[in-house]
Amino acid sequence: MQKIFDTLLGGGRISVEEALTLAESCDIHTLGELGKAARERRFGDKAFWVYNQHLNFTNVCANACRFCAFSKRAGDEGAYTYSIDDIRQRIRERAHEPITEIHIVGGLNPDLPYSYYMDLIAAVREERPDIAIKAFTAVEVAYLAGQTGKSYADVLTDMKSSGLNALPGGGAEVFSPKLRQKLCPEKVSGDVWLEIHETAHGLGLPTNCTLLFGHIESWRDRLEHMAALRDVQDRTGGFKVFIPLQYQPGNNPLEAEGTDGVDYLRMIAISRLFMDNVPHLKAYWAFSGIKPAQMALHAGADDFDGTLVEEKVGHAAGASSPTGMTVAKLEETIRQAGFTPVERNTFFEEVGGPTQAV
Ligand code: V47
Ligand code: SF4
Repeated sequence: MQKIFDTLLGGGRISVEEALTLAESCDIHTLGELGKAARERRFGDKAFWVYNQHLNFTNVCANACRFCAFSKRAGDEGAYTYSIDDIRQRIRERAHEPITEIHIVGGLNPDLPYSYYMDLIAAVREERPDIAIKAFTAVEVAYLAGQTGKSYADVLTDMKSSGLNALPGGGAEVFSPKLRQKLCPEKVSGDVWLEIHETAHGLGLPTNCTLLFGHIESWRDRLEHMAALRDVQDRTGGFKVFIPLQYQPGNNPLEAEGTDGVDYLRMIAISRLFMDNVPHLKAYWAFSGIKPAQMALHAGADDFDGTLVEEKVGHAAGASSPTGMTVAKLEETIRQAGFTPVERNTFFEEVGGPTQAV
């Protein structure tokens, strides 16, 4: 264990095996201290947040991931799909707010043509010329490529030409093929997910990355997933932030128990220590709950996501946090935890401060 501490304190990289030893044998206080020291070396007492709006344009989905409580089949009660006009309306409702990012993802609705996706981006771009559009997971990109016969690069290029600025990190789940077979058999493989993100980075589109944890996976599954992300990042540098997403156990057929607060903090600390080349680590309060997210800032996280307003995916699965937070509440929550709130944009440039990526 001492050798691992020495590596970390010297700014070195730890292997999957070393991270596994830490995760399984290191006490939570030491782990938290190491995570906190690593985040303080980079960001001091800053905790970043973003003024964002989430928009889930449809919950109709051809897939049936076992952990998902959000998706519906066409015609089911509660199934919905926004028209482009509905989307314009939702953007206009908040036109007076200084939002800097819109986060757009949806189900794989077989009735939506390729043009819908491009029109959606173009409409948001027209309504809010200055806002960053972070939209469509690699799963959606792969689905559109499959439907049209286009390459991943062509789909991403079309999206970029329509006004897309970045890709969110969803759809990664856990890369282990064995687990994917149990969790989300219809979903694209981990290799395809990684290939699409690497392609996006090559086209100048930054992306985020995630891991869905706290269900039926082991620590080794988590770390092998993170190692695959770390390898891509070594080649491209295109991931902005890593987001460990806590499985929400409600209303979904997987019926796994879900994780607890200490496991969440261990996950945050290990993420900070292992993912040494992804600069930011998000405490996603909408899934973890606000209080655990405050604690996560003390264990290695530096980002608090944002205002959200209409989070639907985690809340369909029983998340008990609010679906959105005001700026005042976000800033107060970060201050209460002992950190200095700093507004950032999608690219992690400080808003209102120096326009320099952090
Ligand atoms: O990929 C579905 C997850 C993800 C459940 O990039 C569930 O900034 C927990 O990726 N319990 C979408 N998670 C959310 C996501 C995200 C969120 C916030 C910010 C960003 C970003 C990305 O939601 C899916 C899936 O892993 N999900 N069901 C559930 N029961
Ligand atoms: Fe569809 Fe995404 Fe839910 Fe899977 S997680 S069923 S792809 S909406």
